[in-house]
Amino acid sequence: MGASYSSRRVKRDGSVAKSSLSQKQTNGLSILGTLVAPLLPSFLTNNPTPNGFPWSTLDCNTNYYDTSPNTGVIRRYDFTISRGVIAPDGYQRNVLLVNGAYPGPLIEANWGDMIQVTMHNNISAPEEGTALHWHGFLQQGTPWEDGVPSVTQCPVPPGSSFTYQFKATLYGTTWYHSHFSSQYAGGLTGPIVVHGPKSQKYDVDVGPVMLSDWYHDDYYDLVKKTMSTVPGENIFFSDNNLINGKMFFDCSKVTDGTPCTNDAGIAKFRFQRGKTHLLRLINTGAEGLQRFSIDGHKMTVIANDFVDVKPYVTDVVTLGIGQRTNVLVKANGTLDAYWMRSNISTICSLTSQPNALAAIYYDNADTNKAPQSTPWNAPDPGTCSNDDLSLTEPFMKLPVPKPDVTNEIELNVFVNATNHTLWTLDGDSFRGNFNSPTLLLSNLGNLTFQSQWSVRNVGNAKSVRINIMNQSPVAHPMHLHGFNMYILHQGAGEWDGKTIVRSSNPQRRDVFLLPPSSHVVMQFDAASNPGVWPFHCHIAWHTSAGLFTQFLTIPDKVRALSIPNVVAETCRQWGRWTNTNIPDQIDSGL
Ligand SMILES: *[C@@H]1O[C@H](CO)[C@@H](O)[C@H](O)[C@H]1NC(C)=O
Ligand SMILES: *[C@@H]1O[C@H](CO)[C@@H](O)[C@H](O)[C@H]1NC(C)=O
Ligand SMILES: *[C@@H]1O[C@H](CO)[C@@H](O)[C@H](O)[C@H]1NC(C)=O
Ligand SMILES: *[C@@H]1O[C@H](CO)[C@@H](O)[C@H](O)[C@H]1NC(C)=O
Ligand SMILES: *[C@@H]1O[C@H](CO)[C@@H](O)[C@H](O)[C@H]1NC(C)=O
Ligand SMILES: *[C@@H]1O[C@H](CO)[C@@H](O)[C@H](O)[C@H]1NC(C)=O
Ligand SMILES: [Cu+2]
Repeated sequence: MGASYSSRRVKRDGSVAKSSLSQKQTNGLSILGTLVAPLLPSFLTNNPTPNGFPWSTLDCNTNYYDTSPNTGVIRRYDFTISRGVIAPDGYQRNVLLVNGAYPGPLIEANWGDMIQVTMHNNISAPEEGTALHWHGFLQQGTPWEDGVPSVTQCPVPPGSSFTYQFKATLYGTTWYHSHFSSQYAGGLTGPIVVHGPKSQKYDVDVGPVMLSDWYHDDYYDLVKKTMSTVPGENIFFSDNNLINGKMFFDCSKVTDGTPCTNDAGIAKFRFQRGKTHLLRLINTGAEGLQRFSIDGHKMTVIANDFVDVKPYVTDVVTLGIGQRTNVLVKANGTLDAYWMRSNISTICSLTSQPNALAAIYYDNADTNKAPQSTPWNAPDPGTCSNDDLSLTEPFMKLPVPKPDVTNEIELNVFVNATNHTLWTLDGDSFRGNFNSPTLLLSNLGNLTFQSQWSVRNVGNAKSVRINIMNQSPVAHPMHLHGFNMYILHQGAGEWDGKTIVRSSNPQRRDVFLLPPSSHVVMQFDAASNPGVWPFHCHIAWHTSAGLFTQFLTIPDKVRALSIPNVVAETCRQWGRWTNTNIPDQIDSGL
C-alpha cells in the first residue's frame, strides 16, 4: 500500500520537490535537510600541533578506549526544551522542540574536546520532567552524565536546568535524545558529530542524515496504547518515515480535521560531481528498522556506530534504532538528480507508510524538480538483521579477551494478571523509580535494589559475556550504554557455546539487531568503566513496557566516585516538584 502511494506521488513531477509550507512551519528553527545546512566541519579542525590536528600524532589505529587527546576545548551549547506545534510531513502536531527546532541542533566537536550542554526544561501545558542521553558516549569516569532517569539521575523538573559535561573520547556520528519515557518519539532528538582521524579519504562531509519513523499521535497517547489492557490496542503503526525530519503525506487519509498540507516538501542534499561524499546515517526512530539506499549509487560503509570498519561496498544499509553508519558515496551518476530512499522494513516493523524520500542534486541541477532516477532492485530479505558479522571488521583491531563471567539472558514477552503486555529479560520486566537512581544508591553503598529495577551486579568482572536468546517473534535493536560491545556470534535458535566470528577482531558497536527467535552473543569490558549501565531494547514502546536491564560494574569504584552535588540537588528539585505534581508514570519510566 505504502509503495504504490509513494510511486504515484513521485510521478507528479515538481509538487514533491516544492513545498507549500515554510521550513519554519515544518521544522521550526531547524535547517537540517535544507540546502542551506552547512557542510561539515563547520569549524576548523586543524590547529598548530605537530601533525596539524588537535589529536596530534594519534590516529585511527589508536586504541580509543584507553587513549584520547586532551584538546582543552569545551564546546558549549545551551538547550531549551519546549512544546511547540509543527508539521514535519504536513500533518500538524504537538511536539517537543530543542531551541525551537526539530530535529534539534547539531552538536559538533573534535575528538578529545569536552561537550557541555546546559539544558533548560521549559516543558509546559502539561509540565513534564526530562533528561538528555548522549547516545554511545562511554562516560568513563562521569557515569552521572549519561542522562538516564531512575539510573543515573533524577528527571530535571519543569523550570529547572541541568548542565551535562563529558569528554568526546570516541569520534564519529551519533545523536542525543530524551530518555524520559518515550519523549523522544515526540521530537526530542538531535544529531552529534565528533571529528577525528579519517580512516578513509573523502572530499565532502554532507553531515547527518537522520532516518526516523513518525507518528501523528502524541507520544504520551502512544505510551498509553503500549500499556493498554485492551487486547490488540498495544499494536499500532507509524504514520510516516522522515529524512532529516522531512517528508510529505497524503492528507486525504486525515479524517479528524487536523490541519494537513499535502506538499510539505522533502529533505534536499547537494553533491559535487566527481567528488566523494560522506553521509552520516542515523536511525533516530521509535520503532522502525530502516533500509537506506541511493538510486544509481553504491555506498562504501566505513563506520558502524562509533567504530570505523574496513570499507565494504553495498546497495543497502540496514539500521536498527540507535544505529549509525557512515557511508562514502562517489558522485559519478549520469543524471543530475537522484532519489535518496529509506524504507522501513514492513516485515520487521509496524508502519502504514514505510517509504521516505529525499532528493540529491548535483552541482547546478534545478532543486525544484523531482529526480527521475529508479531504485535499486533490492528486495527486503526480511531477516531483521545487520550485515553479516564477517563483513564488518573494525579498523582498530582488538581481539576479544577471555570472559570472567558468561550470562545467558532470555528475552520474552508475556501478559500479566491485569492484562498488560510486558517484555522481560530473565523474567524481570523493568520499572524504574525516578526518585532513587541506581547510580546514586550504589554510590552511597546501598546495593539493595528492587527486583523490578533489574540490576545485574557483575562485581569485579573484567569482561562479561552475554548470550541473549530472543524467545519472541519480533526483532529488537539492543543498546548497551557505556561500552562498545564485541559482537561475537548471531544465529537462529541457540548458540553452540563456542563459535565466535573472527575472535582476533570481532565487530564492535553499541547497538546490535537481535533477530526474531535468534541469539546474539556479545561481550563488554566491564572493568574499564565503573558505573551503572543500561542494556535495553531501543524500540521506545518496548522500553516503556519493561525491556530494560542495568549492569552495575566494579561497585567498589562506584562507591568511590565523587559525584557532583548538582546530581543530588536535581533529585531534591524533582522531589519538591513531585510534592505538588504527581507524575503520571504509566510506563517503565524510560
Ligand atoms: C524502497 O521502496 C521502493 C518503493 O517501494 C522500492 O522501489 C525500492 O526498491 C525499495 N528499496 C529498498 C532498498 O528496499
Ligand atoms: C517556553 O515554552 C513556551 C511554549 O510552551 C514558549 O512560548 C517559550 O518561548 C519558551 N521559552 C523559551 C525560552 O524557549
Ligand atoms: C562510481 O564510483 C564507484 C565508487 O568509486 C564505482 O564503484 C562505480 O563503478 C562508479 N560508477 C560509474 C558509473 O562510473
Ligand atoms: C501489570 O503491569 C502493569 C504495568 O507495569 C502494572 O501497573 C500492574 O500492576 C501489573 N499487574 C500485576 C498484577 O502485577
Ligand atoms: C484479562 O483479559 C481476559 C480475556 O480478555 C478477561 O477475561 C479478563 O477479565 C481480563 N482481566 C482483567 C483483570 O482485566
Ligand atoms: C537502600 O535503598 C532502598 C531503596 O532501594 C531503601 O529501601 C533502603 O532503606 C536503603 N537501605 C539503607 C540502609 O539505607
Ligand atoms: Cu524491542
